[in-house]
Amino acid sequence: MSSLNAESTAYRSALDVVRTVEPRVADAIAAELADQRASLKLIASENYASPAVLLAMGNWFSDKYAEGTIGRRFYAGCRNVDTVEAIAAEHARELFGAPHAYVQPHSGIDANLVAFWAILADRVEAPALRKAQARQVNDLTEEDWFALRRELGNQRMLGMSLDAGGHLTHGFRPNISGKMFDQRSYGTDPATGLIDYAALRQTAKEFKPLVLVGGYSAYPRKVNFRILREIADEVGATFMVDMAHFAGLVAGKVFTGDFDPVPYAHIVTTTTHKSLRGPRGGLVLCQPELADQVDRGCPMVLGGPLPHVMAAKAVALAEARQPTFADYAQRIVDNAQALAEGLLRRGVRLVTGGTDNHLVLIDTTGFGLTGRQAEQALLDAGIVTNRNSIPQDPNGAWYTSGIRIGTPALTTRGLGTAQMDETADLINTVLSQTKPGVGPDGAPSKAKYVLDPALADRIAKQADELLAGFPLYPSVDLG
Ligand code: DSN
Repeated sequence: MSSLNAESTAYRSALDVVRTVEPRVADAIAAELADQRASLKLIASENYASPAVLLAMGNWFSDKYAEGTIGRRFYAGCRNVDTVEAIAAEHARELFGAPHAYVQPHSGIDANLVAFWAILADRVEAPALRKAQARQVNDLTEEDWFALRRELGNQRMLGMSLDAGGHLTHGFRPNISGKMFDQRSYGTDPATGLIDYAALRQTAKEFKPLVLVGGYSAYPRKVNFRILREIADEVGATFMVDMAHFAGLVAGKVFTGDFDPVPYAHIVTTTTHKSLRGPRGGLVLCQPELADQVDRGCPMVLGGPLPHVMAAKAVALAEARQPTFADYAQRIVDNAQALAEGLLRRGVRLVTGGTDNHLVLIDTTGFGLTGRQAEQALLDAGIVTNRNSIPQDPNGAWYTSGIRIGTPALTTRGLGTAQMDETADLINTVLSQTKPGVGPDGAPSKAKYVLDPALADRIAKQADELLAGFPLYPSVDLG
């Protein structure tokens, strides 16, 4: 049986089984595939995992509790969970050249929480235990415990500002990390849009953070992690990098030397579903001195592991160790650069004037639009993106002044640099033909916009034609 038949048979059978219980769910699953096939997906944080990854998740591993770590569980009967967790961790260590890997986090925020609490345990809790000559927290007196809790909640974090491309989980108030840490941000040089390492160093020296966080979700350039580590060492900070967005570029050896965070950071977190192209989830890599604290992630901050997702992580990480993945990673960047060049050639304003990675940030003020207006107009034309703040954003975090676009998903689908130029043309046509709208009172609106529906339909058809040569999940025929 060919692999096409095997995959189609697997999915058809699975949907038939679901349909016998709740047909609407089976229909929604099938409709999701149809929608994904039909859209020009430029969301920088999304991708398409392989059928092998997706199928590894849909099974009886989901039924198993496995709190604890490999060979040291709080439940009996975890032999097979141990097997898949060990395989996933081994692939993660080998792929990234990391001494230790922890593959249980359910998401990026969970991976970051594990990292934050591993750092706090290492830097704050362990010294307090030693001072009190206590083996563990339950051995502390009420007075020592109260003092330790206060100290744990009174530490400092320095991370990239949100409008420069940082992430909410890097110490911002609406997120738990902002409630845990006293946070200060570093930003980018207003003239270039690039990280200002001298200003960052100065801020670190003044603020003296316990944790220096590198990594971003909307910064279109490489980051020099060697310099960040030097700064962390100068101020006695633990250096953590959240590489969720660019893990695929690290895995594929596009980011090497000073731009690979793994050799420089004490601890690295990532999601597994973005450029890494695995299942939705997270993982943590760390130096040996933090390994024991990281392994306490569950039950300290994580619920029971998701063994079915760890199985899928193992498959995805095995895929990322294949030589073809390095080629994929390079094509992600080639495509992002072609997209950026296509937009620049058409006069579109880009934050930092281009890209070194998988994402491009359009400054929509060049079109007289907010990010929200631009996002919705593009969606009308079948182009799926997301609005994003830009440095010194005049429209705030809800309406924003930017559109973030990324190439991991379309690259998986097989589109190349020629199609990126066509994509740039479609985006520019929509945005240049969209006008800001007015609210019911006639005042300018940051949400309403005017776009000729006939033009939106024409662009959506062109997007369909562009995608027609690059079928998504070609081996899956649901009939
Ligand atoms: N939601 C992810 C992103 O789009 O960047 C990060 O949390």
